[in-house]
Amino acid sequence: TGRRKLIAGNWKMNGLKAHLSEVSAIAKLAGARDDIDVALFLPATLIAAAAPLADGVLIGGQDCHQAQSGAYTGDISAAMLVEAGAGATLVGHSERRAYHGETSADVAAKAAFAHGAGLKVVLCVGETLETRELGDEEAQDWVVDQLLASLPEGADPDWLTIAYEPVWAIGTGKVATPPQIAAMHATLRAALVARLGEKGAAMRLLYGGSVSGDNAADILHLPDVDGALVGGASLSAAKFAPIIAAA
Ligand code: G2H
Repeated sequence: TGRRKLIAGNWKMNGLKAHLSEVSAIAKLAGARDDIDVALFLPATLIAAAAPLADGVLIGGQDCHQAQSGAYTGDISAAMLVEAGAGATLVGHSERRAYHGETSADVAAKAAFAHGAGLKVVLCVGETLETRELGDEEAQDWVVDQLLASLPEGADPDWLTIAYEPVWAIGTGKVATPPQIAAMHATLRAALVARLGEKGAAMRLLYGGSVSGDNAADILHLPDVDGALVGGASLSAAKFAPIIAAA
């Protein structure tokens, strides 16, 4: 496919300075693999301390604002992430969409702004349990609509990666089945190709939602799965190692 696999960890709101030893240990794992990419999306407070420890790991933030600067209390700008040492950011994680009311239009604006500041972007999409229960095809249509509404202008695989994370499989221990993942990824691939042509064919599509050492190999070997976005199992090098090994 020509698409390099990306194994990305998302620490969410976990991690104090005491956990930086895990960043170093994960960097060691990543350093031993020049055939895949490894990224860690860290709490913003850890980025400056983590960046010098993480040679060979792309360090990212978990969100950034869609404006340059201004009266946005509590928010972080793309330039702030860059200055702290980040090379990437997540946008549109379902927890941002659900708990902070971010719309797909917001997500598209954040992605474009982050790219303009020099960051790579992993853009998340995914359906809730309520939508999945309408049926597999209905869920696929819903996620395609969400993806197309969230795609930034100038979307390009050089800087943009998509992560499909069914909300019902996040942190719940419930994993979408390989056939469900394969069907969704094939549908998202087709939508990306229809919208972006060759760029859509080259864009990485990650799966996320309770990925662990136990299920990683089955997921990562599916045809349109180009990597994983891993939450809980990325918090320690010991749990992350078998996922990196499965890629
Ligand atoms: C999904 C995933 C990482 P977890 O949110 O973004 O988390 O692997 O804990 O389900």
